Amino acid sequence: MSAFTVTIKETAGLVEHSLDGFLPQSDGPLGRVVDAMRWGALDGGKRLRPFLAIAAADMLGAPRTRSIRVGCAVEMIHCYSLIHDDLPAMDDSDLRRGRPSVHKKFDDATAILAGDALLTQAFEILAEPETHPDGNVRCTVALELARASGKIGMVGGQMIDIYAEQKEFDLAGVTQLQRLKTGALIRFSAVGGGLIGEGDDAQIAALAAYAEDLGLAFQIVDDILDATADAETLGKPAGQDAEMDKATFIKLLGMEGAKSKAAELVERCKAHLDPFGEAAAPLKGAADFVFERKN
Ligand code: GRG
Repeated sequence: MSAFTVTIKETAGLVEHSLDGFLPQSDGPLGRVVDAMRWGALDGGKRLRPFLAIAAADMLGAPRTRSIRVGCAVEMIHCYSLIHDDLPAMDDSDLRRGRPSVHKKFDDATAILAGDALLTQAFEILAEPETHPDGNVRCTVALELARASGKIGMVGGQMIDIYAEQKEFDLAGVTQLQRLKTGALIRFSAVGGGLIGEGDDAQIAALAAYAEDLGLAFQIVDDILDATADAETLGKPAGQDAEMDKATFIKLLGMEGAKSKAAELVERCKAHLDPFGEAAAPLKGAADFVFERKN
């Protein structure tokens, strides 16, 4: 196991512990939705987004007690999006993170509510004073997450994606779609960590540039994995893009073209962090991890 894999697993352990604390089990009538939230959010995933938030904040010297909360908030949004994306009305997927998706384990209505509750709890966590003593900082972080998640971010990208299934998109169109659908939350992760670490404008801009290139590289690798890996390795169905004849980076650039584009983006994203010197090593490691990932 590489040194970076150990680092991201350690951070994932901290995030898991905090998410568990944010989602205490309940015996009463709320118990079912909490169980579904826990099924969708705990014990799974690479926790890449919280890692980016925590590593960006670490780089600026912020206390972990604050940055973990930003990491948990973005992971809750990510998990809600996966729960809703798996529903029959969207991707209709029975498998997520190597086990039954939330609507399969529970039912559609419970999955919708569990996603809604994770979405709202993310903002509850950011608004609480433990996230940062300065209300302006908390408000700015929440504003950025709202923009990244909603109609000018992930939700907007998902809407375009559903439409794109019926329409041919060129490279610029696919790039724009993925910047919203996947990229916006990855961008928030690094920027949110930077904001909680009270970075200056230049530092936040460098983190944003890093994460924009990283998000695109992440999506290209996702397309490559969908085309080449099996469902067991991915923990979710494979080969879906080709089956649905989706406009992907592979369709537009070819397999070799997609691989070299991802490699180019990873090198470029790391270069944005050069002004931070050695302190940027974990975030640069995350970029290599994204390029080399197998699921
Ligand atoms: C339903 C509003 C709404 C949005 C859904 C993100 C998304 C939009 C759908 C997920 C579908 C998908 C597979 C997108 C490709 C990129 C992506 C987000 C992959 C999953 O993220 P990982 O690899 O997953 O970080 P883990 O399980 O490691 O957290």
